[in-house]
Amino acid sequence: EIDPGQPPLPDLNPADTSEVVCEVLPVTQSHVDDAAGAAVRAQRDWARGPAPERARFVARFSELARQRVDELARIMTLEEGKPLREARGEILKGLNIVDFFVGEGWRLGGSTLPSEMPQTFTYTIRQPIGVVGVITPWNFPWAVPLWKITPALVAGNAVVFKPASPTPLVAACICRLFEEAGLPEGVLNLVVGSGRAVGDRLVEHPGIRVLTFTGSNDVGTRLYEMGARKLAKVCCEMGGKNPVVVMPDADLDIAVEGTLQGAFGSTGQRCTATSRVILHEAIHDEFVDRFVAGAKALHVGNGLDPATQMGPVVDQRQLDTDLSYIAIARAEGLACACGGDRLLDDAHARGYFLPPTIFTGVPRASRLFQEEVFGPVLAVTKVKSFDDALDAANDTRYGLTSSIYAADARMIQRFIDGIEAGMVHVNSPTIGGEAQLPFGGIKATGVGDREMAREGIEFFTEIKTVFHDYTGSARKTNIY
Ligand code: UN1
Repeated sequence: EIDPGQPPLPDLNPADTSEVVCEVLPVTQSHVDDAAGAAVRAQRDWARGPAPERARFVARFSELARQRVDELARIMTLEEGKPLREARGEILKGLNIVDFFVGEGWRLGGSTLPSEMPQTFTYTIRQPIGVVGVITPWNFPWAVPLWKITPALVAGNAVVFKPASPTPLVAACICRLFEEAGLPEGVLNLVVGSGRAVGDRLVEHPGIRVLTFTGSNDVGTRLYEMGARKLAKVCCEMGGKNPVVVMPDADLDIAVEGTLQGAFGSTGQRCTATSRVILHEAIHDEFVDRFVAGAKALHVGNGLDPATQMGPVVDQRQLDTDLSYIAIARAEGLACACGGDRLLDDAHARGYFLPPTIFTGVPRASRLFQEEVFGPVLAVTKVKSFDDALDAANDTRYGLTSSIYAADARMIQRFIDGIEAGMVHVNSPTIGGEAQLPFGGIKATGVGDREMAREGIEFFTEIKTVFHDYTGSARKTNIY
């Protein structure tokens, strides 16, 4: 849906901004109203069908998408910039999640519990809520929308989907594939637009009863407030400042490799990215030497080049943010061990390229230690003991994910107990998730239920409690 009065927005390739991937005609608030209205009308029929039948549409989507993995990955690389290998991985991971939620269509049930009254059957059923507003980020333009849209649909809701403005094409591919899968009209609606107007209108629309958002804390906090005013059910998955702790008994090869993956995979543009490395003093220097050498060796380039290990930053705005944090760190007098400047040689000048950037000796009070950058800019801090490491790791407002590299089982268990995060990895990077495992964070990272897993579909349902008296006579007491 388009507004002929507005100019089209160019969707640029971040690896080469002279290339316009597509042009988008942004919607207006009245289009958002139309989309929400269509969803409200379509939802009634959609909700009537049994959940396994709804899941079959989603299964068909998955089948169709699996036939086009390479094409979809290429589109994602052109639009978002991530290396083709990462894009393929995201397409496949997204489809695993989709398949998991197809299966949940056969398991979406309540529970049966005994009543205190004679001959009374008490149980719960799960029902759809209505229309869900889905607002998603650009960094995982396929997997994140799918882990919200597919459980919402299987649970019997209709969806209005607003993707982040840097990645409209992948979003359009999702909707096109659902159309090809035969999803009834109005059940899934796409609204593309930049700025607050579209998102705000979506959240404020009276037909939207549920809101699920992944993105920044600034936006998420506003949406949560707006959702609260209309008593909508809201799930916000927001920032992270995810620590890796490396202890003296860690296998340093594994720790260095895992930290490189966690910090610079997806160009650090991941809510689960490793952004703080907390090193025990006994291994600090050796780790930093090896880690900086590894970071310098990473090939930064166009994601379509098979040699590329780290792609560009997504757009000018994110590049400005990354550079501003580098400037802040320098102004704080922090030591830059590698990177720090935009790449402007011939091979990189037309894209938004930043090399892996590492600051060492970062004190806890530093803004680089406390604030989410969302780019390949890392803070390294030295500590004297396990207790110091755990304290430092928890010294943040965020609590998404975390990781420890160590061998001593007791120490590892103490870390698992004490770390303030929704997820903890042992001897593996902070990133990633699996369809069947709850994903999400605590503290300033998240509000609402966990995503993925059973919890991820239950969020999109209401529980109805049923009291069925089959005595065939009026109750003699009414104490309950
Ligand atoms: C992952 O680490 O593979 O926006 C998933 C994000 C997360 C997804 C990360 N919601 O980065």
